[in-house]
Amino acid sequence: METTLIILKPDAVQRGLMGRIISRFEDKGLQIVGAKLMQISQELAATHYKDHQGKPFYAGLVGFMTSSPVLVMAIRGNGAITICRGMMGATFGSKAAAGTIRGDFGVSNSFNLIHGSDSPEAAERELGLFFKAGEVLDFPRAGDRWVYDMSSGKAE
Ligand code: IDP
Ligand code: MG
Repeated sequence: METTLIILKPDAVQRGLMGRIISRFEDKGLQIVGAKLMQISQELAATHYKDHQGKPFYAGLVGFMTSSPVLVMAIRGNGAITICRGMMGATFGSKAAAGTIRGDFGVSNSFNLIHGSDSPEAAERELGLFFKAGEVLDFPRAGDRWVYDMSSGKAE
């Protein structure tokens, strides 16, 4: 099982879209194993987006991400990183396909509602930035046996 970091950005929180976006992940069968509403500090935004330092949109991005609270989530499932990226859609709301979160809920090329880790290395790093030990939980769900086929001994 993979765990990925998802952030519902300030626009998603302010526009009242948290519930509908969370529902998409739950409907898919993914498990929310960590969640908190928080205001991101300048320092945390800079660390999280360090690979984008120097790009023309960097200052605006950090300003946006620190402008209002966000909902950070740890989401788990087989292939969760790639699945979540697919559900998010392309970076720009104007280009993201219908059926994706960015495609269905936004049109902006900078207020794009959601962040998701893009690799296992990024997920590990980013989960460590936003969650302390003990804040990501391990727990079985009553319906898990109907989410994955476990007949071979591993989740299919
Ligand atoms: P991603 O979020 O789809 O992985 P990245 O290219 O990693 O996209 O960019 C990180 C974030 O920076 C985007 O989600 C978006 O908020 C912002 N961003 C990226 N490119 C632009 C741009 O050209 N203008 C404004 N904001 C941008
Ligand atoms: Mg990215």
